[in-house]
Amino acid sequence: MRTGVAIIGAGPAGLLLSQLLQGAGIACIVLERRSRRHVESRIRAGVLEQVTVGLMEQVGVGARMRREGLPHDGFNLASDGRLFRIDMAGLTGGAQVMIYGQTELTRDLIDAAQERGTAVEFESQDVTLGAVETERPFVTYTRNGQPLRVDCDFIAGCDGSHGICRLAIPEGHRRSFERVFPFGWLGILADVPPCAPELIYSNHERGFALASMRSHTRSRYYLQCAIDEDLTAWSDERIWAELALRLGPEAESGMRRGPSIEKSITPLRSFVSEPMRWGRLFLAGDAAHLVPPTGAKGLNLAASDVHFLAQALIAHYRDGSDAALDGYSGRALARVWKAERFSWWFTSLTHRFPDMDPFARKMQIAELDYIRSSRTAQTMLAENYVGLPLA
Ligand code: RFL
Ligand code: PHB
Repeated sequence: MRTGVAIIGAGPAGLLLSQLLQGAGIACIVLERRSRRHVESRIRAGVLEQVTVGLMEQVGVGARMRREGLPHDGFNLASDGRLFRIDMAGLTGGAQVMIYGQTELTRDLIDAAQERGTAVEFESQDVTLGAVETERPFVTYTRNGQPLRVDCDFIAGCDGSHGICRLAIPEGHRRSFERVFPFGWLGILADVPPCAPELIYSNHERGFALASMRSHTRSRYYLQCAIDEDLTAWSDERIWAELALRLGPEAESGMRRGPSIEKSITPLRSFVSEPMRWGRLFLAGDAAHLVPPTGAKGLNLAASDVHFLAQALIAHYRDGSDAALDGYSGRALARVWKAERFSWWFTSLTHRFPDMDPFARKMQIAELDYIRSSRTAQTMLAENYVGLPLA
């Protein structure tokens, strides 16, 4: 078959791009390795920047998010149990974030794709890319045991950090930058009301903790843990006790404990691969970069990448101009690096590092104290948290 854009991967990047292109009348196909059920059940991010909310609305998929999502005006920092609120909206002229799970956003986008007749081919195996340096690239894959081929104008590599698209850029032309953090996050999901109306990011002597949520009745909590932590050593009781200690008495007083419905460990890594374009292949989202989850930027960067990419593809098809395609990698990376810096900084401020000496700990405490006392420092934090403009 033949199409305009072959999109590899049906995560948030691939699905949102398919709807942006569909809205502009550009033909595309999405090839996804896993089943629809698998894709819809991956529990990951939960905080959407205003830019991401706007993009969901732009593609006409915002109704359930507006109804069920929780708009937040602020969040809390905790330092050894003492809470301090960052008034995001007040500091940024009214910007908010939306609490809405990646599972829900993914489901809404898949439903929309199906209603609108966008081809999303789940369980497409052995995807390979061909002739990406020419004007006639193609993709081969197998589905239900059948070998298939798509000829296209462009390929969008939206296949996440373990995908194949990044590797199609020859090694000599690709440069990666990486920071592996010496710890992970142990996450727990439970059907209990959140302990506080807004998120709490806590720096504690025993390690970082985060109180988050998915709704008024579903909570998401995280604990900093060792990278090789044994999940079976963490009973629900032990997790709740540790959360109470690290989040402090105010959070503990509102904390409802209940059985976990999901429990997992995520490593923390900063990673960027440059450039994000090779010939007619364009990378977007986790396929090109990763951030530690501390600033909740991963999913939001995937959304801003595909916004830039969709604009560039639309300029190509509508006006015959390739200037935006040529500028895509530089434009996307400029925003990516700022989010990398913020996520790295916020992680460094709030986590306990294994090699941390008393001086380094004092530096963290002094910086948290400074943020508490300086509106300028709070504004820097708030402005990055709500998401930098698309520019
Ligand atoms: P995704 O979501 O990984 O989607 C990529 C899709 O490509 C498919 N795929 C292939 N398809 C065909 N052929 C191949 N060869 C393929 N290889 C892969 C995959 O099956 C998948 O469906 O990338 P995308 O779209 O760029 O979206 C990025 C976000 O998902 C990601 O940034 C965030 O979820 C990161 N992240 C978190 N971000 C936050 O902001 N807050 C969080 O709490 C948070 N938790 C997480 C996370 C990422 C995790 N990963 C990747 C392991 C927790 C985890 C566990
Ligand atoms: C989440 O709810 O999963 C979440 C929220 C904020 C973060 C990271 C993860 O910074």
